[in-house]
Amino acid sequence: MINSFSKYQAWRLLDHLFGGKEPADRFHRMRSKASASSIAESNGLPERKSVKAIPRVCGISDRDFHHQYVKPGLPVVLEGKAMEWKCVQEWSMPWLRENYGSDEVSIFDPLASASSEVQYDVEVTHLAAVLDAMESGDTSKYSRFNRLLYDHPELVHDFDWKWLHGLRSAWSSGKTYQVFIGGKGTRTSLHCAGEHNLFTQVEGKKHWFFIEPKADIWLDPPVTRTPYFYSMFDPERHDYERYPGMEHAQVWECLLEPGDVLFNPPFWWHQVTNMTPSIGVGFRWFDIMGNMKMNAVGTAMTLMATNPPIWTATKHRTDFAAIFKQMNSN
Ligand SMILES: O=C(O)CCC(=O)C(=O)O
Ligand SMILES: [Fe+2]
Repeated sequence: MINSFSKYQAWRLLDHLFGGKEPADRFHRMRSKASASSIAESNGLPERKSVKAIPRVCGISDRDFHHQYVKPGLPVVLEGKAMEWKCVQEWSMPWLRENYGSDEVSIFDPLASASSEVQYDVEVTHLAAVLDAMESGDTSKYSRFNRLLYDHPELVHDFDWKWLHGLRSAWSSGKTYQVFIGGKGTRTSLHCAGEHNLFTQVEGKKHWFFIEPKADIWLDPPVTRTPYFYSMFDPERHDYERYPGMEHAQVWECLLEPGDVLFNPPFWWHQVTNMTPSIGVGFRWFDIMGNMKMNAVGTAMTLMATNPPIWTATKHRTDFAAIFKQMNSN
């Protein structure tokens, strides 16, 4: 018998393919039905589980890290892994201002309006303005997916990039470095994507909530045909009337400090808040086999995204030739 999760994902995929204008919802009633039966099946399970801590490990071998976390797709914090890396030792807000303050920065929030359009408002400013906002407590200027590593590819040497790249499998493509620079209280609401991510906390403290991929069925993600999935559920202000299944879901959390490296597996939902002024750098790659294992329908929707298509998304997120040159020069 097909279980509720598979039914839900099948209706979701059909919505992606045939559901009409975004958010595609021709099969939304069927999706809701599958979600409701899964809640009925869960009756008897304890409700409102308390939030659990993501494991923190120190000094784990690469082999064990790969077998215990990367391969099965489980989040973990490698405590202090990057403590000796130059980025953690040397980068700071004054260092950013002095060296890169005049860099152009595009401010946008892919989830702000939770609209189904990919017409995100973009404000173009300078890094110095982001740092000013940070100092004045203005949370409207959060530099997500900052281009620092593309515009200054030599900075890749401030990371142990050989270690980062060595964790990719033979099936992997893409090597993207994305920098997040924001003040206390800046945040990114609940979303997930089909990418592996090793996230280095360079400066400040960053809090992450995590929810397992199997919670897709309870989070009711709008079908928008983008390779970036979101839900309006907020782990901090849970609305169990709107999201009743979430009473049964396990929520996880961790707090990153400078030198920590987080493994964020594909399709794990996450919501992120900077608890202090913060610099963090995500290193991402796409591993089709790993993704299929984690979430086959999510992978299919990613590959068949039209809003934008995956190749457009990939082209616009990386300008990697320059960084490659740096790597090869070593
Ligand atoms: O740090 C943030 O605000 C978001 C980070 C994130 O979502 C990611 O690296 O995937
Ligand atoms: Fe993310």
